[in-house]
Amino acid sequence: MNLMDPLSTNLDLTTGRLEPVDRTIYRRLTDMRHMYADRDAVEHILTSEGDRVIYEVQIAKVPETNGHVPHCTTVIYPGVIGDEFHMTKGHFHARRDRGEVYLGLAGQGALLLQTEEGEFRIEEMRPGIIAYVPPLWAHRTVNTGAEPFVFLAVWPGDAGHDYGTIEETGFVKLLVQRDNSPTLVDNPRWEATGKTAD
Ligand code: M6P
Ligand code: ZN
Repeated sequence: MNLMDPLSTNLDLTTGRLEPVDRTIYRRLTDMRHMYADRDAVEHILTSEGDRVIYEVQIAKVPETNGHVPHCTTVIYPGVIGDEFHMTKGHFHARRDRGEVYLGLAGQGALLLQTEEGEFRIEEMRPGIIAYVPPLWAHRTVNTGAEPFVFLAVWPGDAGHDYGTIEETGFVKLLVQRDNSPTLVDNPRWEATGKTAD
């Protein structure tokens, strides 16, 4: 491993801005158009309003390699696609035995987790909550509020991101807006896989 100088990064606790930053990833609706359940709503938004930014990720200047401890902030902008809240793509770690730590900084949201066998959990996230993603759990975050939902993430450098299975079937449940409150409903695409969580 190459010797690296110690690094301090300035974090704006309200906006999630990092300085210095290695890179910023913008995820737009077209980057995840097949991940939202309501395909008609996706196409309607793209036609009427354009390609909105759903979330952005600012990554600190730390290598994503074995032994390092990369960290980043994510800002999920408020909104819905149909009745499904704005969310991240979600991923397993390529190395399944790697965990991750999230710290809520601003706004309110939820962390959806599930195993390859289809066991599903949801954890509330808000400022001051540390949410732990244990090894083997895929993870997706959702903005359930009216303000940007901001959180810090810290993970092992050799974890890697595996989007494959989540991109195909999504999570077991969808988090949707019903009567002004976040509600979990079954994901029809997951049902279609015939997997069960027993
Ligand atoms: C968190 C971390 C990052 C991840 C980001 C966006 O900040 O888990 O590693 O990239 O969320 O999530 P995704 O990669 O699933 O779009
Ligand atoms: Zn992760």
